[in-house]
Amino acid sequence: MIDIHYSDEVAEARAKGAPLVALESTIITHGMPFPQNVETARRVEQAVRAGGATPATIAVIDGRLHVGLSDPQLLALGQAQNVMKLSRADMAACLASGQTGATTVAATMIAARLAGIEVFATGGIGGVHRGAETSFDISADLHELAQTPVTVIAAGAKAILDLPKTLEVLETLGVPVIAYGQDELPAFWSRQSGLKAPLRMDSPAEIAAAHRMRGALDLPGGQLVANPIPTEAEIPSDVLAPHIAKALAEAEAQGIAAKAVTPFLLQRIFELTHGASLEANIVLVLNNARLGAAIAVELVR
Ligand code: PSU
Ligand code: MN
Repeated sequence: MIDIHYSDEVAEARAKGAPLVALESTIITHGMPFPQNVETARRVEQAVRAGGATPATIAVIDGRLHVGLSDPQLLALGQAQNVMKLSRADMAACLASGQTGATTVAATMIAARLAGIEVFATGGIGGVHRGAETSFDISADLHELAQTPVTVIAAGAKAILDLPKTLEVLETLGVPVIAYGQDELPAFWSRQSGLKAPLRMDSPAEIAAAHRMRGALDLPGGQLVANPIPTEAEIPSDVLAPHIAKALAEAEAQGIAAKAVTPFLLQRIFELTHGASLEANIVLVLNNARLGAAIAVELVR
């Protein structure tokens, strides 16, 4: 079994059986610019603590798996260049070769399970990209949700993706997609996607009970909780659509592929919206951290 390095607060929470919420690090290294990335990471950790749970930000630093980062580690990661973006495929190689890598949704789920953490809050999961019928670009996050028993709170899948295809793949993989407090699947920066979510729940207790029931059924895999961005922070989808279209066209023209696609699109949409997309992203992650804490609290009840 791998030697995991726990932060003091995470070690203490584990010893007491106190609620924990895993947090990812790719959003810090590849999802947001410095210094907003570090600021947001700190605020997200605070939101988890305010909700009565302990935050466990996950990353690989110099070949060691860290569950819970110190503030200097968070700051260093937020400024580091050439950090690997780790998914299921490359996590072991990064650890074995002593490198530094940020964990995506998939890799964070793997680490959370090893650490016994059942709840993980992020911004938006990866999904099926537009044009996937020719590019085959489908995020490994979807397959991870099918096999690793962690409940993931996101604001839906990013609107840069093909959301109907993402829902289809999740259905095929047997992943419960639960809209929180509304019928419609939220679309990251917007509350509405025009698509009905397969499931709806209105309380953290219901989500915790469904998580437990999957365990009782001995089903592998987790749950996706799609938590809509707060109304006051959302960017209506018709405002966003032209910017997404432009960013996608640029990615295509520049031959952006594989792991570089999502960071490229997020950065271009940030520029095209003059920072508005980042503002919304920050609000939705904080909102997800609060819901994650509430679910984690219910799970230990
Ligand atoms: N949520 C955000 N910003 C992000 C991500 C999530 O608000 O940048 C990251 C997650 O790490 C997720 C990744 O796993 O985007 C998706 O990458 P890809 O499409 O290459 O699978
Ligand atoms: Mn991809």
